[in-house]
Amino acid sequence: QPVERTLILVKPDGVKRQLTGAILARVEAKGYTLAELKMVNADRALLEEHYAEHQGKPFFEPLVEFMLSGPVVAAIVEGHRVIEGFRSLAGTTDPTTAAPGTIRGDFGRDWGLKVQQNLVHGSDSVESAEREIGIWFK
Ligand code: DAT
Ligand code: MG
Repeated sequence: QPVERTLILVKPDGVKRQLTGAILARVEAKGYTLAELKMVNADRALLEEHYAEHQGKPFFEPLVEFMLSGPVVAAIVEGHRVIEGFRSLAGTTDPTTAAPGTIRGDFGRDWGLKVQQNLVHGSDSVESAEREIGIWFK
């Protein structure tokens, strides 16, 4: 079976809170491989492409603004079933209720109705992983 790849982002809240190392340590501890890693100041065009599936939703603009608020760390991570595996490691979208033991569950919280401040992004399918890797690692 070919090794799967996913696109992981440490979002601006994770970088600002100095959790990049702790987050990447969990990815590596799970046994996944960091294949590429960089810090990026994303521009609006890149973020609108990344979050294209959410255009038109009420949280789209605040989400893009939040992602513009500081640098993000982008990684290509490899491993067997890493797409599912990282989503499981990250926890559910809302950090308030994400399970303890997950990245969002352990480090995240609701800082005043800001679900977007949930520390990490991980691709949700093979197709979105390849699409997102193409956006962040041109
Ligand atoms: P995920 O990041 O868990 O894949 P998603 O793809 O549905 O979640 O949404 C992308 C991001 O948008 C998510 O990380 C946080 C934000 N978001 C999603 N649903 C939201 C909502 N109902 N209110 C505010 N922000 C939301
Ligand atoms: Mg998503």
